[in-house]
Amino acid sequence: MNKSLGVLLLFYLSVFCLHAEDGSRLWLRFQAVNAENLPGITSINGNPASMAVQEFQTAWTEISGKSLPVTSKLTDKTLVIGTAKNKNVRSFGLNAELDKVGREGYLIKTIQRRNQTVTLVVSESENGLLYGIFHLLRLVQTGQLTEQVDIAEKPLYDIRMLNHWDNLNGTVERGYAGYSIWKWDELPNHISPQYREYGRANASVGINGTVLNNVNATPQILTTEYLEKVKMIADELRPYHIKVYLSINFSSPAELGGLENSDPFNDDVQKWWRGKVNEIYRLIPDFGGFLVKANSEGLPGPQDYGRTHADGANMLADALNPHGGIVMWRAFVYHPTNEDRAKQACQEFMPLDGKFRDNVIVQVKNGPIDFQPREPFSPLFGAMKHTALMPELQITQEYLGFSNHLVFLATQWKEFFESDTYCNGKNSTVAKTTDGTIFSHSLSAIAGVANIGQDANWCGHHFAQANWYAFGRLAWNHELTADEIAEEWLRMTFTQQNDFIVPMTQMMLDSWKTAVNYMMPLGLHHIFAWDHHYGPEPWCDIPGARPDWLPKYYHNADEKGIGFDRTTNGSDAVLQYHPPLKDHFNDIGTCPENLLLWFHHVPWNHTMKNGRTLWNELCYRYDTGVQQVREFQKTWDKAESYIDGERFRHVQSRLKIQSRDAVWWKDACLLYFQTYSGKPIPYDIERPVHELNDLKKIKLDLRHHN
Ligand code: GCV
Repeated sequence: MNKSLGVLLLFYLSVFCLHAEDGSRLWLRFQAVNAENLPGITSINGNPASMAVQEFQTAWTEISGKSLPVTSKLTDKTLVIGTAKNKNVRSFGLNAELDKVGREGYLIKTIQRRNQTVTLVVSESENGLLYGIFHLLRLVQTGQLTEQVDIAEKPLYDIRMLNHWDNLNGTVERGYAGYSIWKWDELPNHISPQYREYGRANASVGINGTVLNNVNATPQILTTEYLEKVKMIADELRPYHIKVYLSINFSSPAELGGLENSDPFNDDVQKWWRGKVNEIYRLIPDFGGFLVKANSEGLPGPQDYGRTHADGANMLADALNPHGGIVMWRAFVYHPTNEDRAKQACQEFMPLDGKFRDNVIVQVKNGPIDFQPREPFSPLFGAMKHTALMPELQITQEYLGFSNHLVFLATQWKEFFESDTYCNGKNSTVAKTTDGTIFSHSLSAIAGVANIGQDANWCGHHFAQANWYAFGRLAWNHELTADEIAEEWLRMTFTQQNDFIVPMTQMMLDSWKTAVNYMMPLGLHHIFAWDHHYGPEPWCDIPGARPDWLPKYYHNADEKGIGFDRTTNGSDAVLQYHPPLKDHFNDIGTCPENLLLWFHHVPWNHTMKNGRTLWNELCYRYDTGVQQVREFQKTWDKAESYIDGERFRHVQSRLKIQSRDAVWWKDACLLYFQTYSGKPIPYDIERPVHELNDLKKIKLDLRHHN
């Protein structure tokens, strides 16, 4: 082969590789952008070492094939990327506006001055500049850039972080996209290039922190050997302004340090933590802090020594405080007592309100049980007034079909953010109780349990990337609509063509309610198969198992009806909510029907608002879920001509699984509950295609679902 032919081949190969549509480029697909969408910019004024400048250059080059000259002077069509230290930025007198957007906020402006048009991306910090640049690029990618831009953005939560449930042996708890991206066995000597890509993707949606390891933490993470590995990851993420945090095991002083116990009141224990924290900060000067799961699901904690959660959290907070570190203490606690599981977090944490240090924030799952397909918000939101609380959302789909089902979670999270706690009168939404609007604390934060693994497309399902994206966008601004986020993600990830965008946006918006319909409509919850949380097993009964780990505890189906009575006649969980919400939930007539069986044990013949009986409505809901997934299949198949074959076929095959699973859920739940209701399945809906006895024999081989 002659030399020029070889070069040509290499060129085609590299172009081909660049365009392999395996989803690895996420939403950062600048090669696909039409150069006509680029703004009228001919030079950049900014520090070439700034990540914001570099990211803009990378994107510009990918779109246009050329990079922009960097100038020190302002000329017509210059893009200024700078903090208030930049003298050109100062000349625009933006201090008051910059003050309003805070340290991580930014301004994007087109300004006409002396016959020159300049575009400014300015912030008080390098982080803000990077977020501003990704905003500008998003406008370019989605074709929304107008000639005149005037944008001021400020994040609504200060700390916006991912929680990885990644184990040190490379597995991921409830992770459905392959092994962990943290390659502990290769670190610290070999640094995977994926760490930078991860940092970049997160920065592009404003995420600024990450907890690297599982909340079910082993003491090993705090050994010097592992801390040196953590340092290498922190070094890779720092250029993208992402701080590293660690989950810790409360027994580390005894287990690692050889101390007699890990009692937070023991001076030696306190000293051990101080020493360990100092060691961490010597390696990682901007280390973020600790996430702690204590006295929960068998993990150790301060209660082992008769101390409270506050005692444990404060001891760690005192060790971290001199370095500016924080403690995120989880409120995910429940014990095998006779008390309703949904009430237990409030019972344990309310007496501690106001007893935590200022650098502690209590991390609370969105609902009172555990990331169920639909839950009411946790009553801790709005109840703990003197303690900073941070929501914990689950991006990974532990209870929503793993990475097999297309479920866009922004709709679920929006319902959560907008739920009214009434803690301070009407319109005291969960969002306002946590973002500093109603209660002012020194910390405001939000966490999402990551859905990232080593799969080429990062998340297992191409559409699961949308949940990572949506988490970041909502953590930055929970006021964005699910609609806006879906559309923007689709445009950046697939194509600009409206004939694709419009039906796909609708499919994404419908997808969460669809999954709730075919899995657990009307407030049903936790009727999953033993252990794996994928398929249905409402009949599951394991002799000797904890009652609150069995579906029957939650659905309570009997000849009279179905549902968990949490009213004042039942477990009284309604009383943990503020009036008038507690009265709304308590009264079967005013309880929202989508939470009916969460709060009430309802007779099969109960008349629903649409006139159907409860039994018939349950049947229709399951059937609607199945029919909706079939519609998704049709919608997707019609999209074939708009996108690449690789991603098209991948999603198509996942939708087939989802469709079969929806029928499995419907048949399993209706045939089983029918053994109690004794009523026919309405004749106009699809008939079951399975036998209940066959469904009961299914033992899922999880290897096919991970
Ligand atoms: C990390 C549920 C999950 C567990 C998880 C736990 C938690 O119980 O099934 O896998 O453990 O929640 O959030 O701590």
